Amino acid sequence: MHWQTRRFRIDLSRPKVMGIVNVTPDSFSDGGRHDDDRTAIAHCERLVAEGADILDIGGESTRPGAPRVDADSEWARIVKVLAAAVTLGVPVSVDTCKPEVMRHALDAGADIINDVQALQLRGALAAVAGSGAGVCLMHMRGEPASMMDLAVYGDVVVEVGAFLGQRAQAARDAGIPADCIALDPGYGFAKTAEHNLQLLAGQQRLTELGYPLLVGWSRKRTLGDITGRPVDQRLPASLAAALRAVSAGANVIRVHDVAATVDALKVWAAVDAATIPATE
Ligand code: HH2
Repeated sequence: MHWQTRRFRIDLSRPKVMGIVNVTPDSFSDGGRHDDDRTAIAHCERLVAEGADILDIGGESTRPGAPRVDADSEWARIVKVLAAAVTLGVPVSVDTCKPEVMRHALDAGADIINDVQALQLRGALAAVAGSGAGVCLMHMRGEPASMMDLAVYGDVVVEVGAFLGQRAQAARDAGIPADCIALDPGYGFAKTAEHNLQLLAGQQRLTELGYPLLVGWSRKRTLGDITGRPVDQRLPASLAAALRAVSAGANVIRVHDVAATVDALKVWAAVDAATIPATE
């Protein structure tokens, strides 16, 4: 399996690591850590040095209750960081749901659009169609400000799968090639801790949709609920969730802690490659 993006055809025979670059003052785990251009660009370089296969740059927080940012401000936050990131030799994704920001980002050389709204905003499908960009279509309900009120499901795996299948079809109908599309169950978005765990337990079924799966568990609140740890102490829990997601078919893991995740996946791959001598 592969994920076609603008400049790169990403080989998914092994899981890939997408490193998060939040150029925001208010992201839930690293808000304000790299919200000036120089620090954010240094962070991109560091993540690539640590082994990130893809960078994901965002200029608006999507944490529950986050305030909305207008398109001009969001673009102003990321424009210089994106220009530097596209010179680093890895595919660069832009995490946005706004068609205006998508257009600017694609003009500036972005390879992938990562949209937590699955290209549902008016004009979003058209902004990406014809660009050759990869897209990540994520499941959520409502908006970050209100999404937790909508966390009501009968069977969360079935409902998320149905939504993702419909959005993939909408993308294809708009002219986005099938091999440019990746799907994401949207852990933490309009889902309680129980929903997130049910979804991970049943995640393998989402692979039946036939698209690569991208997942983000890094430092999320459900991991805090399980371990009792604050957001800066959730690396071991994040690694456990990432490996569990890989074993349930995830192809791309979106993380803050790239070096540690790359190590964990190397161990995973080494075990995978080991052959057991045949016994008589
Ligand atoms: N999670 C976040 C943001 N974007 N995109 C995808 N495809 N999947 C995710 O799970 C996902 C995402 C939230 O994490 P983070 O970027 O660290 O926080 P914030 O939204 O507060 O900036």
